[in-house]
Amino acid sequence: MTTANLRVAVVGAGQMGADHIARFSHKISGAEVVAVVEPDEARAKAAVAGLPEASTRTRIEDALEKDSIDAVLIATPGPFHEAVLLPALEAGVEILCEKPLTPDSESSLRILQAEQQLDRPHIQLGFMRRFDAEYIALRELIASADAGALLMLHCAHRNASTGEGYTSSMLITDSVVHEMDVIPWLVGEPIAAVEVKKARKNSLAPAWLDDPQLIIFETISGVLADVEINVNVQFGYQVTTEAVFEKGIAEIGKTAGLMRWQDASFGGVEHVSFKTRFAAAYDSQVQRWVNAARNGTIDGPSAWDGFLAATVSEAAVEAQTTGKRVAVQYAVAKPDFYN
Ligand code: ISE
Repeated sequence: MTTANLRVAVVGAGQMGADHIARFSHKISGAEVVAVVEPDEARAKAAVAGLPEASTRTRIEDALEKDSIDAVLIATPGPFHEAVLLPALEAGVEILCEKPLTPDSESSLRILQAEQQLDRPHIQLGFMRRFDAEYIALRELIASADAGALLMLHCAHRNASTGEGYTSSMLITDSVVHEMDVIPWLVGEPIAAVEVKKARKNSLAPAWLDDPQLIIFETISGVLADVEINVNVQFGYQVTTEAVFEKGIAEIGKTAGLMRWQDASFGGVEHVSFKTRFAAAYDSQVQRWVNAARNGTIDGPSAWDGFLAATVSEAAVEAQTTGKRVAVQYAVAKPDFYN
């Protein structure tokens, strides 16, 4: 391992980019942010306010050319990932890319092809749920078969509200893409088919949004996983999973913490954002990426996992549009490069 800090350029200083920049300053060791790539000048300035040594750039090409960087953390929205990933791969730097890898399987395949020109995988994908302690415990329980075989998963993915740019297909491509990664990771096998049902519309959701919806996944051995995606629940941010086994049930994601009984009522507090709900998972993900990158490797989901999720995502959007069950066809088998 190199003893020098990993010099990171953060691309995109929106919600998640800013959160990661603060994480590097306060929680992560072995890395420093040396550049922020962000076309919005005010945002860029705000992002580097506490980082006197960091430069601001408007294009990734400028950071790759003018700053001495070892790594990029990509936190722009998914449709802009490819334009950053390709030059970063060409420069051979280490990459942590927020989900999704790209919005569709064709563009994800282009990324896989570009990455395979290198000596080894350089992209780690930001499916942070794999670093959440409860998800890890559930995966271990499933693998142990202690409660018998897993039969079903009931998942809920609830956001308080959505903004103007958030569309019905984004329920799938931006939100349920997390379950498209974490379900196969929990179950230990790929998703084979998907169906989508629209529920009665929440009148508090924006007019253009069909919210909530129910997504039903089937894995290759027949485990069913239903996901309630419900992104205008008003009350907070909740991600839960109930696992149904042959001889037991397990549940993760219910908010723990202080419960109060007072004034003839009782209750606790709820998260309002993924930034707090998954804070520890993000910390662990970024620290492990930094440690791995300094050793010339990755330690988490790869671009291959991103390609699988992009393929499922495409099938789910088709199921959402047609109302039919759609079988998932993966265009290529896993290259040895990713084993
Ligand atoms: C957001 O982009 C995320 O990645 C969150 O984890 C997810 O819960 C939310 O629905 C997405 O919009």
